[in-house]
This record gives sequence, structure tokens and C-alpha cells, in this order.
Amino acid sequence: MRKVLLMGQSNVGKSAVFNRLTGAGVTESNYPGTTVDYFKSRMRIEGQDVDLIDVPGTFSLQPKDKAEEVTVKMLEEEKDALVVCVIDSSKVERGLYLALEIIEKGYPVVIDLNMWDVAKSGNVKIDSEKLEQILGVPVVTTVATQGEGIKDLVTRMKDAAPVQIEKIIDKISGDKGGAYS
Ligand SMILES: Nc1nc2c(ncn2[C@@H]2O[C@H](COP(=O)(O)OP(=O)(O)O)[C@@H](O)[C@H]2O)c(=O)[nH]1
Ligand SMILES: [Mg+2]
Repeated sequence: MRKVLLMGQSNVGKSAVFNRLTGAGVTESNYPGTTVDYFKSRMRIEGQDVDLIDVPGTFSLQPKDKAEEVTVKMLEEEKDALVVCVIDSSKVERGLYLALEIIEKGYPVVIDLNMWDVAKSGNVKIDSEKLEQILGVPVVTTVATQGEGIKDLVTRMKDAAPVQIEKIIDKISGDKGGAYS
């Protein structure tokens, strides 16, 4: 079964996205040999069943505690996974660091700029189209608590494909205008 991993830092809205994507049939599991719990559920994408996993939050792929260790292991155990990288749009740099680490490992990634409402009300302006163009991965914006953008997130999953990090570096160095304004 294809796996979709929801990854990101703590409190960015991973579980809110998870709850929007799943209906009934959520199971809670304990990662073997640890006290770290995670949630899993079946969902359908483009007519295919996939397992959606709400992975414990992590700041980076250099684990600082047990939960982060589990996150890194879960990623490494699922070489064929599609990763939805959930980012708090009001603190986008932090989240992008993790997203780049995951892209660098060769996973197909969709970036979910969640908390779009918070960014807007805080006057944080992000050009999500430009970000998508630079990174070469689908970038969507969501307000998970309202269900906004969730359909778009599902639709864009099929566009996720591995990207070589060198390509991103080339684009950044050849591009004077950034994705932020
Ligand atoms: N305003 C706003 N709040 C959100 C959004 N998504 C999640 N939240 C809230 O942010 C908090 C953290 O969300 P949660 O899903 O538990 O984050 P997780 O730690 O990444 O799983 C909760 O209080 C959510 O209700 C969003 O898009 N907008
Ligand atoms: Mg959570």
C-alpha cells in the first residue's frame, strides 16, 4: 500500500490536515519499542487506496529526541512514500528547511503552506506560485481548521515527483528576486 506521510514541525497543523483528509477508520499505533504514538488512516487519492500517516512533529531530520528519532525512522522505512510537508505559513523559513531536507533525500514532496489565515492577518506575504516554480514541487495553501485548500492538496499529490536539489540551487542562484516580498 502506498504511504502518504504528513510531516512537519510541531503545531503547524499536521493533525488538523490529517483529520480533514480522513473520515472514519483512524487507528492509533505505538512505534515499536517506544512510547511514541502516531495515527494512521486509509484514504483514496485518484481512485487508489493509500495509507495516510500523521507522523510525529520534527524540527529537522537530525533528531533531538525520541519522537524525532521515530519520525526519521518512519521516513527511512518508507522509501516509496509521498511526503506532504506541512508548514506554518507565518514561520515559513523553518518549515522550508525540513522540506528541503526531505526533497534532498529523493522523496516526492507536496508543500502545504498551512495557517494561511494566520500569515494573511499577520501581513506575511508569500508568493506560493513562485515558491513552486523555484522548488519544482507542488505548493498549496490551506487553512486546515476551516477545510480550505484541502481539495487542492489532494489534487496536487499526483504532481509530486522527486527533484534534484542541485536544480533548486541553480534556480536560486540565477534568480535575484526571492519568493518573499
Ligand atoms: N488559524 C489556524 N489554526 C490552525 C490551522 N491549522 C491548525 N490550526 C490550529 O493549530 C494548532 C495546532 O494544530 P495541530 O493540528 O495539532 O498541529 P500539529 O502539532 O502539527 O499536529 C491547533 O490549535 C489547531 O486548531 C490553520 O490553518 N489556521
Ligand atoms: Mg499532531
